Amino acid sequence: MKRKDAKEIVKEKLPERRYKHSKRVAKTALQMAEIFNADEEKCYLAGILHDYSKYDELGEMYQVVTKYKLNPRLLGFKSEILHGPVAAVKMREQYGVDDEEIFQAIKNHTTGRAHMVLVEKIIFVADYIEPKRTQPGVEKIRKIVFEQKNLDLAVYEITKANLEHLISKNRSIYQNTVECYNYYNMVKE
Ligand code: DGI
Ligand code: FE
Ligand code: FE
Ligand code: FE
Repeated sequence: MKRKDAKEIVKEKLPERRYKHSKRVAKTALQMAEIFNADEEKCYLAGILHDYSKYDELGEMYQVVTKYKLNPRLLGFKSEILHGPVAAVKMREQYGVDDEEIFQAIKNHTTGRAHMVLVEKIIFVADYIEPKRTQPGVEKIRKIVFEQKNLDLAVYEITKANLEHLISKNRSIYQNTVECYNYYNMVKE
């Protein structure tokens, strides 16, 4: 898929503000590709496409999980956890995006997981630090990325902040989030 086609399908599908967020994530991912020597095309495409299924109907999302034999634990969660896996499958099945790194980056952008590939880590982080994000601590993570240039530490700090936030709000934790935390706690320097 070309950048132009990716932008068009997302612009058509998502509300304007979500389309703009997607463009900011793609642009942030491009800057990160240069720092961390990643494939720029893959980073841009995964960034633009990552939230494609954000507002899909929940029943349809569960059908995708079942039809494509995704992790049945997903059935215990809603769109916030499902939209990445569902978008990844739709890009592969309906739009012929056949790149495994892009697939994993879209699929796991919300929770992360252990042993992420490079493009996957970049999208996970870019989604959290794109310029319009204002959550507490985001500036510290921008410094870890753009000054310290330590991608694994950024993944760790984001996952830690996500977990603290989710627990403070009495929310359930998806297994991949926990595995991501444990893995990057171990490998970070
Ligand atoms: O789609 P975005 O808004 O750009 O951001 P996202 O896909 O990273 O996050 C979507 C939501 O998912 C966000 O409010 C945090 C939440 N989330 C992340 N990990 C977990 C989670 N929610 C639950 N219940 N459990 C998790 O493990
Ligand atoms: Fe998302
Ligand atoms: Fe995220
Ligand atoms: Fe996003």
